[in-house]
Amino acid sequence: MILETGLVLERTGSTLRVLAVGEEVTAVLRGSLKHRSERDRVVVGDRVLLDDGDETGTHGVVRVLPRRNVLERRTPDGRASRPIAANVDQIFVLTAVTRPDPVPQLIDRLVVIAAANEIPACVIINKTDLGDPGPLAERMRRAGYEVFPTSARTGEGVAPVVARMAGRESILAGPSGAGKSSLLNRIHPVLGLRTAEVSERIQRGVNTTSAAVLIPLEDGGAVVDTPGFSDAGLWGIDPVELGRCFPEIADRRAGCRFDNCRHLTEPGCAIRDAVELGGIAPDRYESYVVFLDELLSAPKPWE
Ligand SMILES: Nc1nc2c(ncn2[C@@H]2O[C@H](COP(=O)(O)OP(=O)(O)OP(=O)(O)O)[C@@H](O)[C@H]2O)c(=O)[nH]1
Ligand SMILES: [Mg+2]
Ligand SMILES: [Zn+2]
Repeated sequence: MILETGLVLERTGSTLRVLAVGEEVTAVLRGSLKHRSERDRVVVGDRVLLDDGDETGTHGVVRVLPRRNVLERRTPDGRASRPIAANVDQIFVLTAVTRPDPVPQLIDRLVVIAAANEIPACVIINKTDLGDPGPLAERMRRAGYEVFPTSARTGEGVAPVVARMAGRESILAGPSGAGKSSLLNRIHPVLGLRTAEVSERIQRGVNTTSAAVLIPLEDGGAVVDTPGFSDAGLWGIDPVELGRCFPEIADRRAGCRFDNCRHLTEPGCAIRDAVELGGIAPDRYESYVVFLDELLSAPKPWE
């Protein structure tokens, strides 16, 4: 029996759509692989070993190959964690200029989760045809992130994103309705991913994409489209490590008087000084304080 390696593109229950030797095939999880714990369930981006397949062309997954990394999402209460995608090289946090209005603290949350998973993050500000991405772009650039203003509608600014995606495995994350699927359709018109109007009434997206899908790119690499979400828990990050997840804090924390400075009320804190002097945006610092508080009050594993 010759085993093939496949790349998981999509998962529905215990059925997988897998790319193997340039061809899309259906594979199923059987036995113990089907009943793996939630934490190491098979997800898009996983590499799997497939058997020869039965007469209907359905293959069985023999083994899941070791992961380079896995991006996990935790529920806001921190009690459950669910892997979204495996073997991710970079995250694009995508938000809109408006419709829906950006929530800077949610963007901070997503880039912090990326950092905690040791996955580089950059920011896409979409719908530039509807308004000026300037202030938000400036806020994120000053914090140390690369920012791509785009319009999936007009195509403006899309080329640099495509260049940045080439040859890597990326994931697109961000609030529902911001235009993740629209941007991918613009990049790859044959995809025809489903998109939907932002609700007029609640000014929010309507969760059009319902499961993560990995899309191979023409120039090599792949990108994962994900369902939008409006909140994500930070649980699991060591509070002491939180500062490392903010580039502008990570750069300056060597200047604090105490090694274990939490940048709250400690004397000689280089971070609070930088906030006062304008080197760190006050609302980025505020996100740090909110997240730290959340981590310090998170339920402990034994609770
Ligand atoms: N004006 C404008 N509208 C856009 C742009 N990009 C997307 N839209 C519209 O925004 C709405 C939501 O887009 P989607 O691509 O479904 O958003 P999504 O982020 O994939 O949402 P979920 O799948 O729910 O997470 C659709 O009506 C799109 O046509 C853009 O650049 N400009
Ligand atoms: Mg979508
Ligand atoms: Zn400090």
